[in-house]
Amino acid sequence: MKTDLYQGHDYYLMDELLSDEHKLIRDTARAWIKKEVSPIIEDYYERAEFPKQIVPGLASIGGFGPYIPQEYGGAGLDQISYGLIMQELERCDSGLRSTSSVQSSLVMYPIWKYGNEEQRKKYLPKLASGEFIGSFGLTEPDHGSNPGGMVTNFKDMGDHYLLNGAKMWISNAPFCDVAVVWAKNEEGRIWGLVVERGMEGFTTPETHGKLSLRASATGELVFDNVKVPKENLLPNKSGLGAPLGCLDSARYGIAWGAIGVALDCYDSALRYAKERTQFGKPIAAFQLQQKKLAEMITEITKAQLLTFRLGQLKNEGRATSAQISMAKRNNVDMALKIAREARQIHGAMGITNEYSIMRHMANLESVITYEGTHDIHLLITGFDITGVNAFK
Ligand code: TGC
Ligand code: FAD
Repeated sequence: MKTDLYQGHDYYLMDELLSDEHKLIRDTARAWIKKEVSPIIEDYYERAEFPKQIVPGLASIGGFGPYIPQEYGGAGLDQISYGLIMQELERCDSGLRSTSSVQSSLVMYPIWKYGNEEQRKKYLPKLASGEFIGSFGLTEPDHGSNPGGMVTNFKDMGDHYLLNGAKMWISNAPFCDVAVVWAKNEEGRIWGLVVERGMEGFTTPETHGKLSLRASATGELVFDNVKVPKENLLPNKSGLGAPLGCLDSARYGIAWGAIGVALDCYDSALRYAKERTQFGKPIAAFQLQQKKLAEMITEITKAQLLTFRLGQLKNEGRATSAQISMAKRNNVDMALKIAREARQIHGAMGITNEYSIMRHMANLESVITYEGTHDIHLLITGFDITGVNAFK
């Protein structure tokens, strides 16, 4: 078991912009991760298994529904607090943040925003406590970047809906208790349905062979004539904008999470560069290594400023989808580049599981693809600034 030596880095005194509550929330998450998750994460990653025993702890630090109101079991925190929790989780492992993102922004958020009061009371407290784990089914085998083309559908059978189709690449699917599933009705309009484990015809086969995000479970959601009670349809929003609205919240969390990964890689590289001696000097004394480290902290600091401002806008309800896309895209790309540079600073040691770098790097290959690919987010910015849609 490794000791987690991570220390935060705050080159531009960003902590001065945080409230005492923000710092307490972040430090509590960091302390819990160091004690409960860092010692086991590498092992679970290698076994390609999500450590389910951490679920109650994850709930206790506000990892499930940080900004969902307390009356529904959430933590009732602001968007900066949510971001800081995501930063700390992903600093440890992207799969950990993924589990939290899906539960909070892709399952609790739509039930809270698009569900009725009965649905909120039925599902949200159990999701907030971790008694229920949720998944979010948007992507299909033939519809990834273009979810509007989905073929999963439901028919009105009078006293229930009949759901057919399949979702692929779904985080938490293999052990989820409930799934928020996006499907078209007979008129081709997209609605969200809450599908519960145990409904006849609903199966969740696991996807094996992933070389990335191994500590997060991924699978399919398969619907073979599933009878879904009518009260399980989320009634307050339909159309593609409904699932995309959830993605805004999750993508915002990823923007913070990616900073966490970059900080962990930088932290490890800085320590290693000061300790590792070659040619009679610490490698940190060589200009080439200083260039790498200096550029890392510069990019991290730029991302911290971008993301903090986005958090302020989000708190005020003024953040646009395009602004969120810019931050998700920039920060994940920044973290991936830093992970690659940090790996080189560690020399051969960097390829081993003694350090988190290769795990982070492999995880980021999923993060740069899910929740909208690197290309799609660029096109969102392009559309926003030119007014011309280059997707289709
Ligand atoms: P388009 O015609 O542009 O829009 C359809 C409707 O949606 C509205 N809209 C949004 N609403 C809220 N938030 C957003 N970000 C929105 N973007 C668009 C839009 O105004 C319109 O509304 P209305 O009322 O006019 O109908 O749609 P399009 O078909 O051209 O697609 C646009 C595009 C390509 C940007 C979109 O489809 C997209 O973002 N594609 C990427 C798909 C994606 O991100 N999938 C993620 C799946 S979930 C996942 O990966 C979870 S990983 C979780 C983890 O483990 O952490
Ligand atoms: P495609 O859409 O086929 O894209 C392939 C390539 O083509 C990409 O490089 C893309 O950028 C490019 N491309 C596509 N369209 C355009 C265009 N118009 N212009 C230019 N380039 C384009 N989905 C869920 O619904 N729920 C989940 O919980 C979930 N979890 C995931 C977990 C993991 C580990 C992974 C890897 C994925 C997960 N996804 C989930 C799916 C994820 O959102 C999709 O993989 C992603 O949206 C991309 O879809 P795709 O893989 O089908 O790629």
